[in-house]
Amino acid sequence: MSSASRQPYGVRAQRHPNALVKRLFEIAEAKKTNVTVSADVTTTKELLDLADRLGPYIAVIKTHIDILSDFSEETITGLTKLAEKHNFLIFEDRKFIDIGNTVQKQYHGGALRISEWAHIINCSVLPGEGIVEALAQTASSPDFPYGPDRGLLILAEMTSKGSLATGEYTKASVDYARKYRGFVMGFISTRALTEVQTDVTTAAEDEDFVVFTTGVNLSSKGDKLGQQYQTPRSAIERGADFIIAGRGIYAAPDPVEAVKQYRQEGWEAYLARIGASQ
Ligand code: S5P
Repeated sequence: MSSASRQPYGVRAQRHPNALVKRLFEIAEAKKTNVTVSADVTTTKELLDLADRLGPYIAVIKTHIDILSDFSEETITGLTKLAEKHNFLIFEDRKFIDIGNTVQKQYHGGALRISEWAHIINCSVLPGEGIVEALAQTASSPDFPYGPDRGLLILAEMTSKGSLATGEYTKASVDYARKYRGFVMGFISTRALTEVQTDVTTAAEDEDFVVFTTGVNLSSKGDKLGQQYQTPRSAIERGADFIIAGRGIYAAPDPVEAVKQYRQEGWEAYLARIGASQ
């Protein structure tokens, strides 16, 4: 685990060169939460309802906007308003995975207008370096109106059984993150990746990538389709800065009670990691 991840979010916020990461850490510190809820519901009403009820307890909401049966302008304006009301960021889990020319069009414009409303996006590096270069290029172009308020997470590992996102793939993820560290905020991974030795790039002395970990659940070990879970505590101990939980929260009998539990366990594990008294 990096020395940065043993620092409080507030300290990391002060030191971080990336404006969006700074804001993310400030939100975590202010709201005392490292929870991202994966709001994998299928109607705008359910999504906005969840975002409003869980908003006070989360740092980020993660969407799969293409699973909504009724995506419209109302989805975008509603979600944006709630993000402002409750001070959380929006992460569209679109997992871009194509040639640079295609992902640029999928990200900026298109039917889903992802760049307009999602602070954070993610991509796989299966296509090679070009995908990261293309997304970074779009975000830094003079006519991109959202400027430094946008960032990319690289999907460096996956939680599903038999995942092929390992070894050389994970190493390439770290390499490209280091190379495009202005736009790349960090990783989706099951652990901290700072120890990964890359061939091409070297880690900056002040390297501080944000680690988001999915596959987090307090009461289940997995599902029937290969998902594998760990607890909020174990995710944070392995280096997660933000824990992402979906069904563990939104499918619980009382999602508000559930999010409070995840928040408490995630926050306590974070305090233990930074060596703060509870
Ligand atoms: O490796 C991964 C990466 C992601 S982004 N494993 C995952 O499960 N995810 C996403 O996290 C997945 O697409 C889903 O939206 C969420 C996990 O949902 P849960 O209900 O299993 O917590």
